[in-house]
Amino acid sequence: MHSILILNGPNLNLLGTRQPEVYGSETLADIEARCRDKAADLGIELAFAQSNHEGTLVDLIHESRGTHAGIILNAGAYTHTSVALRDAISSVELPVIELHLSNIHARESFRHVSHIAPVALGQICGFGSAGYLLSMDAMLSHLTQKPPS
Ligand code: CA2
Repeated sequence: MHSILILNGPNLNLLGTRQPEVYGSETLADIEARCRDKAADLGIELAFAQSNHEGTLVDLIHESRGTHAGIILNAGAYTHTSVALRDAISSVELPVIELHLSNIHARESFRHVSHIAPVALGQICGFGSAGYLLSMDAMLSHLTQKPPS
């Protein structure tokens, strides 16, 4: 059975409390519950984590090697700043899907830069919380080399 990690970065613990027009009204716990339902449907194991700390995110990426088959990463604002996260992703040699709730390319110019994108399998953004579920389909498709049904 494949195991995947969905990893969330800074401030995503605040989902559902502010800026619903940008990030939706669901909490991160709501999204996790939907991901867990989908993981059961897909027959995969799911780990789901959030941290506001860059070093903790780096540690969790390192620890994924040998534990998880792939990582879905919403690195939040660290997407646009963190060479450390990029290097961690390169070092573990696991497929990583970069995920964002909002369409970062349609927002402020500083959000158009991603240090994750060059080392990611691909990027899903702009679909709100549905992006988490789409990313799970994309990851399983990649891991099994089958198109999503
Ligand atoms: O769209 C995304 O998923 C982002 O990764 C979210 C980050 C942002 O810095 C990225 O550019 C795009 C911000 C997450 C902050 O989430 C909040 C949720 C509620 C209230 C305040 C912040």
